[in-house]
Amino acid sequence: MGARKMILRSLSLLICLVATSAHANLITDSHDIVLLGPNSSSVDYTYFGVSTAGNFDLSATNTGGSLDTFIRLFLDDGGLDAGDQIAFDDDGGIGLNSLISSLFLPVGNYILAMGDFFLEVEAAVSGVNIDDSSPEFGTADIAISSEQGVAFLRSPAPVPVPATLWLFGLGLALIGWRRLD
Ligand SMILES: [Ca+2]
Ligand SMILES: [Ca+2]
Ligand SMILES: [Ca+2]
Repeated sequence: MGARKMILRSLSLLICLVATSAHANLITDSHDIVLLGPNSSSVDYTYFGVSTAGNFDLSATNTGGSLDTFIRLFLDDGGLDAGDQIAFDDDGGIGLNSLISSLFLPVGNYILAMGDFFLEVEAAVSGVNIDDSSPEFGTADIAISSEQGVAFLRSPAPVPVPATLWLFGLGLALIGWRRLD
């Protein structure tokens, strides 16, 4: 094979690789939903950001247990409340699995909450799914994908330490300092 042919072949392979990697963006997460009492179960969160706007598919798929997934998507403005909700879904996927499909998401930070059916918006905000007459538990996979858009997993913002805790810490430090005298 001539050198020119080899270069051409390498170039076309490279173009193919670049085209494939630019085709779709997928991030995944996994959640364990556990029982917290006779009528309550846990809620879990996927924190993600969108760096390139686009239409996104967001899904929760049961991978073990008898979970009937329910998802609620919130805009993360730093203080989660019911007014931050953008979309929700129960059984949009196969069977009892959840799917929000082709939802346009602008650049920003988001929180996807997942729990067992029925997940009230208040429960999604508080993190405890109360008032569920048949709480189920199990594991589920989260998938957030887009053809054009780009999303990334991120850590939750640190919870600010209340002023009283700072004062308490300062008090302890002063006591320790006085003992040194
Ligand atoms: Ca808010
Ligand atoms: Ca469901
Ligand atoms: Ca239930």
